Amino acid sequence: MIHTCGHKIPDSDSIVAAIAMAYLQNKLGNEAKAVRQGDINPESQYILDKFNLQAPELMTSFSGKDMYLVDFNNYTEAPEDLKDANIIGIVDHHKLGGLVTAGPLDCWIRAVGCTNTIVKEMFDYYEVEIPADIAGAMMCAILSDTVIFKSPTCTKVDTKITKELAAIANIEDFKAIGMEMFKVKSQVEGVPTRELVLRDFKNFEMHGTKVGIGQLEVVDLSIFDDIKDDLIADIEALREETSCDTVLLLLTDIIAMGSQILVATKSLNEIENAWDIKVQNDQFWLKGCLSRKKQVVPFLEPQFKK
Ligand SMILES: [Mn+2]
Repeated sequence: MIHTCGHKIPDSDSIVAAIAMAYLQNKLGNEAKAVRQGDINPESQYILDKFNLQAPELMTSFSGKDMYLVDFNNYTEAPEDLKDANIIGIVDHHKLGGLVTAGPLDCWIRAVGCTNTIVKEMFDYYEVEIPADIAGAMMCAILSDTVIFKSPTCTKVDTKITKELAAIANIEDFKAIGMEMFKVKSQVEGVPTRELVLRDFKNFEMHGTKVGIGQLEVVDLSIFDDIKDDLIADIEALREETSCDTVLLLLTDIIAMGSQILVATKSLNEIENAWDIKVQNDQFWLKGCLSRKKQVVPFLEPQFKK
């Protein structure tokens, strides 16, 4: 049995790619099951409900199991016992993260905006038809990862494939569904602070320095006005609890196209040098910043090079 599995703190790309990959593997005659390493976030729940799909099963231990990794390829986002699992394939769109495998594997890694874009190419390669419900969910995952095509990570392949998936799913106005999704994402009222901080959170090792970066993508930053101080206090608490050097929280405004970045750090100079900015009241505005992967990590990482 192949377990198709996305990264820790799964986002919509990880959830939907696991579902789509399990479907494809089963069609190819390889028994497969979609699993997830963590809770379903509100956006992913919206997608699952919209297309009547079952959430992947929660599973966190994979010793001796066959795995197909989707949307990640590093140990920091992997199950603790990944080294004891048998990785038979990877489909991903992130930088290589130092994974070692025991045997040869199927590797589908491309510099596109979303794993589901590559999964669609796999369906085409193997000439397997995508059911309308799965196509709709894959379309949503691409709209989410590419911030409705606005992110610098978005490529022509992503937009082309989104349109193909929308046609399969019989959806005309896919951008309207994208906006609907980001409105769901923007609901922060009544949500515990720590839950917001960790909703889309990734850990990095930058030349031996531990850095955590969370991101909340919303349609209007004013929703954070009343809770910003709590968020700043909480990322500082999280930094201490996890012995991180730095924890950042990106409050990304997808309409104004930029991020208010909240900072908890022992390396203020490195943060300020990374973007040539001044941190004031534990925060700064980074104009044009929508992507943690392309506009944050590559600027910060070199600062920690010894
Ligand atoms: Mn992704």
